[in-house]
Amino acid sequence: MSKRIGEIVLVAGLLAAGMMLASCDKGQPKDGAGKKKIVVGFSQIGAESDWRKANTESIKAEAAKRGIELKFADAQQKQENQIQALRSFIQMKVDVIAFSPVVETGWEPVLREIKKAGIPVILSDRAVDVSDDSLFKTFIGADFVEEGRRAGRWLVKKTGGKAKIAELQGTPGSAPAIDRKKGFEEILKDHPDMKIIKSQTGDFTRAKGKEVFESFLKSPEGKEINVLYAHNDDMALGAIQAIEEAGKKPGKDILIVSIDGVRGAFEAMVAGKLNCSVECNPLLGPQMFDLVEKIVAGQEIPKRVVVEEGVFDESQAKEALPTRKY
Ligand code: GYE
Repeated sequence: MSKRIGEIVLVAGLLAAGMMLASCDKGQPKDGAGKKKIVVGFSQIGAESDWRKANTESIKAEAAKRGIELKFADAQQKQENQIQALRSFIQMKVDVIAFSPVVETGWEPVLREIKKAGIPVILSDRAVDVSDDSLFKTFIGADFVEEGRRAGRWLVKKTGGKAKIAELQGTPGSAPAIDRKKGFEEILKDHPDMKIIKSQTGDFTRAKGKEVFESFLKSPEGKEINVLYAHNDDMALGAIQAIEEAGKKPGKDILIVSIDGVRGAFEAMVAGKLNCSVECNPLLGPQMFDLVEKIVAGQEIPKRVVVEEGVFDESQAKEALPTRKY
């Protein structure tokens, strides 16, 4: 090939490549300044609790604030819906996929499909159980085991190490249900007079929490229960109704400790019906989209981001309530 022909071939090639890039680019959303918009697919678990609603709100608001296009899918607490949503995000060729996995197991195949498509994954709020941790970039969320320990430690102090406990567990197989049980039981191990005498799932919802606690109260051990440990506030709030309907005083006849620290829990503490709520911060939007922007910019990010949290009891509830953001 002569030098001249070689140059023509090169120019033609560059032109063709340019046209291809231009045509690929056609469908890409742009922001006001003509810059390519970041597109994020987010698969949310559902709207099972006030925590979850605040989490969704935080994610939507932060995406809007940063001009990031958010493809949001609500899975109504079903793993198969989440897997479907994740596959649709691959089809859409989003820049980053984030999701809050309803349960820990069963994600490897779809995560491998996402990896093959070259899309980075952020786990938000809940972890997954996979053998290969290159299947996700990072996990941002609370330390659920520590939350369980915090609830346990508070209870030891409050009861002097003597309690007959009914436990309302979260969604079976979910990271917070597994870990909050584990952390709580770790503390109980050193206190032989603190016993869990009833334990069942209330699926993190108020309605189920009420229904299950009603059945606890009616069971042969019902009269002995003097403590409720609920894996989230919504189930505790449901149980409070059940306790009142049974003619007992929540917060007095039955001590109650739960997790999340949502507004409704603070109100119940102010009313003396709930004794302690261990905080779990749902406002993950800002930190999550910081990670998204860093990933898109090719920057290094930590594999684990832990959200800082506290513990609130009745004595602090009144003062803290007006400034609660969720
Ligand atoms: O505690 C509960 C919600 O995964 C931390 O899910 C979250 C939990 C939260 O439904 O209220």
